[in-house]
Parts: sequence; C-alpha cells; structure tokens
Amino acid sequence: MINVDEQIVTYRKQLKSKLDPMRYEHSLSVSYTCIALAMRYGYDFHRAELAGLLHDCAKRYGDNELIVKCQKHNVELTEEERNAPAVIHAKYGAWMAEHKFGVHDKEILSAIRCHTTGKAYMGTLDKILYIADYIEPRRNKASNLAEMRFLAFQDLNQTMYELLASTLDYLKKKNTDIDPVTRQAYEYFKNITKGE
Ligand code: DGI
Ligand code: FE
Ligand code: FE
Repeated sequence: MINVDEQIVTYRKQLKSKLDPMRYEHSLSVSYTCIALAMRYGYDFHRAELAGLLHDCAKRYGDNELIVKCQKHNVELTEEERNAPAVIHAKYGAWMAEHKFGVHDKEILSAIRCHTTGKAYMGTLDKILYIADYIEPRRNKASNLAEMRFLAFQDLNQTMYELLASTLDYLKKKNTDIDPVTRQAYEYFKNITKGE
C-alpha cells in the first residue's frame, strides 16, 4: 500500500514531465492554496492537495485534441461545451484523473470536473479548488485579486459569487460563447449570497 506522500510525489513527477513548466508551477501553487483553504474550512487537506495538483492535467492537449479524446473515451460533451472549448479540459481532466491517475474519490473528481465553469450546488472541495485556481500566488487573472485573496479566507460562497461575476464580465467583454453551466453557477451563488 503506497502512502499519501509517496503518491503525491509520483503524481508530481508525472505531471512535470507532461505539462509545460509554468502550467506545472501553477498546478503546484493551486495544490498548496487548496491545502491552506482546506485547513481554514476543515476539509481533508490531503484530498484538497490532490485535487489542486491534478486539476489541469488535461491542459497538455489542444482544443481539437481534447474533443477527439472525449469522443474516443465516451466522455459526452454538450453542444455548448463544444462552442466554448476552454471548458473541456476540466471534464476530460476528471476522466484522466480517474482513468490515468487512478483517483476514485468522487469529491476530487467532481472538483476537477467543475473547476472551470463552477456549477449550482457546489460542495466544499468544488469551491476550494475553483477559488484556489484564481487566487494562487502565481496567478494574475482577476482584477480585484488582493480583495479576493482576503475574502477567500472569510467566506467561500461570497468569494464564489464575486469570482463568477468577474468571469462572466470577462467572457462578455471577450464576446465569446458562455457555457450555460457558468451562468447557472453565477445565479446559484447570487441567490444564496443575495448578491450582497
Ligand atoms: O485552466 P486555467 O487557465 O488554470 O483556468 P480555468 O480552468 O479556470 O479557465 C480556463 C479558461 O476558461 C479561462 O480563460 C476562462 C474560461 N472560461 C470559463 N468559463 C467559460 C470559459 N470560456 C468560455 N468560452 N465559456 C465559459 O463559460
Ligand atoms: Fe483549468
Ligand atoms: Fe488551473
């Protein structure tokens, strides 16, 4: 029986050999940020670390390659996902985590699967990973990052609401197709936080 630490070291080696160096750095950074958030919110930090480490494992493939791979392995894509291919690496990443990395933990797979769009009724690990992906120290994507980094350790739902709002804003400005799951996630968090 291999222990958790050995497992993580093995996964790191595998990812380092397959991902571009900055993507690997991002994955490590997300895994440590997941640990910190898990400690804050009382979630098992070993599981959070694993979710963070593997979340972008499918980023080594381009959009078309991902679509072909999903077809090959019967990972069903919606019409909307095909029109917003940036989201597909999350769904295929969850497939890879299960079938290539041998992870069977349902909460880890769920967190990887929804890390790009979010979704309604997200669980604690889903939120931790979504947020860690934005606030990790090497990341520079959201406009109000300093505030989000502070808020993430105060209130997960409020942070989800703010991050989804800024993602939708960004996607609208880019004039790109928006996966309805992203909108549903936004509406869900708007509702439960009353959009405060
Ligand atoms: O994989 P990362 O770069 O670490 O980050 P990510 O998985 O959160 O997001 C990848 C991209 O996906 C990011 O530029 C935002 C974009 N995205 C998120 N939701 C949607 C989306 N793109 C489209 N077209 N539609 C969406 O609904
Ligand atoms: Fe991603
Ligand atoms: Fe990421």
